[in-house]
Amino acid sequence: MSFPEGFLWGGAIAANQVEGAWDEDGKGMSVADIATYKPHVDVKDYAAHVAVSTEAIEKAMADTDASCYPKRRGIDFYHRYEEDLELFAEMGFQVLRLSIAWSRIFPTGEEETPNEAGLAFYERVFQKMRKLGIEPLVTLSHYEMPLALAVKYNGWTDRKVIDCFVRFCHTCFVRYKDYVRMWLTFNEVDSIIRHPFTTAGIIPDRCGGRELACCYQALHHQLVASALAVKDCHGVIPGSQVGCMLTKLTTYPRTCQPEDVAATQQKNLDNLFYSDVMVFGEYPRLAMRRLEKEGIAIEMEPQDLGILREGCVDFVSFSYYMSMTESVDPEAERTPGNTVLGVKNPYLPSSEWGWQIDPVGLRISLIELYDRYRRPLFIVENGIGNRDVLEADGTVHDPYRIDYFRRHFREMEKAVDAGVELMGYTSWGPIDLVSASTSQISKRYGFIYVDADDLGNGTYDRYRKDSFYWYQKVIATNGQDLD
Ligand code: BGP
Repeated sequence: MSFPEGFLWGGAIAANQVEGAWDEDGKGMSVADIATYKPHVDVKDYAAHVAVSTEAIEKAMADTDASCYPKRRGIDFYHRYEEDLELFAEMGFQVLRLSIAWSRIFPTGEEETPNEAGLAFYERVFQKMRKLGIEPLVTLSHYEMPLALAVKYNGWTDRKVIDCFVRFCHTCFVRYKDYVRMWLTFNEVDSIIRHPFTTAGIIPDRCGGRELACCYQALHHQLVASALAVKDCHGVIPGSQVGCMLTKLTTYPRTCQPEDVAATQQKNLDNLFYSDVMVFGEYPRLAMRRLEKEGIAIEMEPQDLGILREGCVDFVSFSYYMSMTESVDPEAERTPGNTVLGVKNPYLPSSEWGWQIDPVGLRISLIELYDRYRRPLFIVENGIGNRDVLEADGTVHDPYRIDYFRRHFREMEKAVDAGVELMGYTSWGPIDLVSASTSQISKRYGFIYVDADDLGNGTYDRYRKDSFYWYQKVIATNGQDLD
């Protein structure tokens, strides 16, 4: 078995989790800049973990100190990007997934003229990547929308934000058309229900008690905006490809009792609803029936369904970290996953953060998504967060990470061998960075260690972990040598 010629190996980062420089060169505050350090995820009440209030936002906006807002620091990629890109090139990266921070380009989201210093920064990054032979895969919205749009409009609940986003995308397509041919619109488009503020700038106390209805209205605006961006990208950049990006939350029935299977089927359909709209260009009938029964009516303009039909994506990308099970037994033991709370699978090991490690689940996910959508796939996030240790001699021994990736790559190979068209693979966090859900750096994902702790202390120097050299070999042999 082997990976196809031209398979793209690399890694994935996001502006708000690496750049830092939160208020430099004209950048406006983003929703990520008010995320505080929260190392303990409350498994029983994730909503409380991600809850945001107008009061908390106002406090954070008044606080110019970065010390308790780790995403304001990132790992200083804004100033160290050349060194980091050279390390990625040393591993042999053919692709790097990265995001453009919307509020670096339009600080409040509503300016008519973009911030040239922001545009120039990403142009320098893309020029360096071209020199190094690393192709960009650019995410346009990765949990970092302008905070001003959240405060002024309650985020994406207001249709005006569609025009703001379309203007941001068009500006990027025109400015970077010579560097970038692969784009993603919304990171984990399905996450709006799990963390409405991070994904769409929705502030619960502004929703009048109808937060779920606000989420689906905001989602509709995002889906329309995404479809408009897809069409615009194809016009501005001939040969460009735009993908959707889904949190693949593969769920198994806890038992073979039919009620568990039915509940699991619904959970998986709920997860795929979002990519269904972006791939097929229409809302699934079953999903709309469920919303109707929950009293949720999405307000649409007459042209919206036509826009969705004309803006279908070219490929399907997704994040995959873990799987979980579903059960109708209220006493079933639950465990946290990637911003979700699932029923524990007794056959699988868990990471320190409770995420259940399931390489076979990646094969299952690839087969399922390819059979459903018949579009090329791209794995754009996969990896394991762990507490790595920097030894006195500057080495970092992470055999568990090598084992995690080796087992996942073997399952990817089986899916490709079964006929799945897989464009490429970008591991999440090829360099240690700030966790999205907890703002920890100590939850380390990288092949590269960053000497910084959760409170921002450290040299921020970079160190190659053992897995750095292993991944270098995997890429050099196009996945043949996984030992
Ligand atoms: C995904 C996000 C990434 C990344 C990843 C790991 O949901 O798209 O930005 O953060 O999760 O999760 P965490 O950082 O919470 O460990």
